[in-house]
Amino acid sequence: MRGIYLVTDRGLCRGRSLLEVVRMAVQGGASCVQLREKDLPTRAFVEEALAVKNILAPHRVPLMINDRIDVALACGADGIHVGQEDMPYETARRLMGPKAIIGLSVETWADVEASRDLDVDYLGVSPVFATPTKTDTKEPWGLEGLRKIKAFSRHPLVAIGGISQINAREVAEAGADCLAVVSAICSAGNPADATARLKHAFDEALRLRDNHK
Ligand code: TZP
Ligand code: MG
Repeated sequence: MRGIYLVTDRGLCRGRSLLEVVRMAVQGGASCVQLREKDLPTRAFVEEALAVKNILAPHRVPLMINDRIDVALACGADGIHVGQEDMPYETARRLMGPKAIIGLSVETWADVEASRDLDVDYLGVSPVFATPTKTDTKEPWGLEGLRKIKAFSRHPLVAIGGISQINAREVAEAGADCLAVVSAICSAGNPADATARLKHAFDEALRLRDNHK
């Protein structure tokens, strides 16, 4: 897991369709897309997931589904992202199979310790910064927390929460392997440009980070 990871929010797309925003994010260089739907009826969710999969597949961009294993299985998604109160990791793995990408959110240090020996594909460090997009979060990790998780964990880290062009660089420097972004892409005037700029800042920071190893 590396690069810019779009997490969708249809309500933040400023009147554009979700598919349009996904298309533009891919054009800008997004390396992963997660569909996150909290209110959509199941049938509409499956239809949307199939449509997004059609956009992503030619670019080999993986499709992740937030929480809903039934939807992930129905549309043949590449993986699912689960939170601490969602389907237990072991059950998710059993249902999704050995090849699926499974991401797990960590919100507390106890979550980080408990996840160390799980064969999840990445940890979602949630939230790095406080964000109006999701307000029912635990205490933000901040850059210090992200550094601490990086030093402890063997998993790739997907940082989420309040990430934008303003802080992309420092989040990558602090240890993120991937930047997950909702509003900075969905609500951008031009989601393709916004993604490309995030990617540029991220790639720069990662190059410096890797050179200093
Ligand atoms: N999980 C933790 S923070 C968050 C999610 C889904 C929302 C991040 O949204 P934004 O707009 O990128 O701050
Ligand atoms: Mg969840």
